[in-house]
Amino acid sequence: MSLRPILIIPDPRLRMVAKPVVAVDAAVRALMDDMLETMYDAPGIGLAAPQIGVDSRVIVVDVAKRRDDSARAEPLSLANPEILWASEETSLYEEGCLSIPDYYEEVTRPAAVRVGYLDVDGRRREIEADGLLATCLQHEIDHLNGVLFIDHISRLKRARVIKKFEKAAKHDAPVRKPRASGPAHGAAEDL
Ligand code: GNR
Ligand code: NI
Repeated sequence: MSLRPILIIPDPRLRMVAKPVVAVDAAVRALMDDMLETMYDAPGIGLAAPQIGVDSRVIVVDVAKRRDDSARAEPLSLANPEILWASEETSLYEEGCLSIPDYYEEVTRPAAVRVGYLDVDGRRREIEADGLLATCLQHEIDHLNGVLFIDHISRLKRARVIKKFEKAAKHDAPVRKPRASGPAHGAAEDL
């Protein structure tokens, strides 16, 4: 298992349509392991392979989220997930994305979905979800098609956030979270 760096917008790899998995083999299972580790470390409730620069239709989710509360952890790994059915009813959730750090906005999506996929053993399965899991599955499947949650918000808000991250990337000043701990650095150096 290993932690993988998470790509940040405007990385073009986040805008590509990912390739279907041919078979859920040892390499795909290793990828799923790395993705779960990376997701829990972030921490996040979902992760799609393109977010770590891997061009495969693989996602992981765990909306139980509390990593330490292992009794509650419900990790799901899905290869070639597809939405088979979506409810007419919609729901509104404030979404965030590990590839768009520290930006949150409300998104309307179908409230419930049925998703077909291949599990870790390569078996065809279906899951019906509502609530946060339904939102998360749709958010992750979007990633496999190069779609980000900001594509579901207003043009103005989207333009603003994209511009901010483009500027940060250009000035080679990636948006970083403050260090939680570690040796003190000079204040000027931390700018
Ligand atoms: O950690 C995440 N939280 C989240 C909250 C609301 C809706 C979707 C998500 S997914 C996100 C992790 C991520 O970026 N997955 O692609
Ligand atoms: Ni995301």
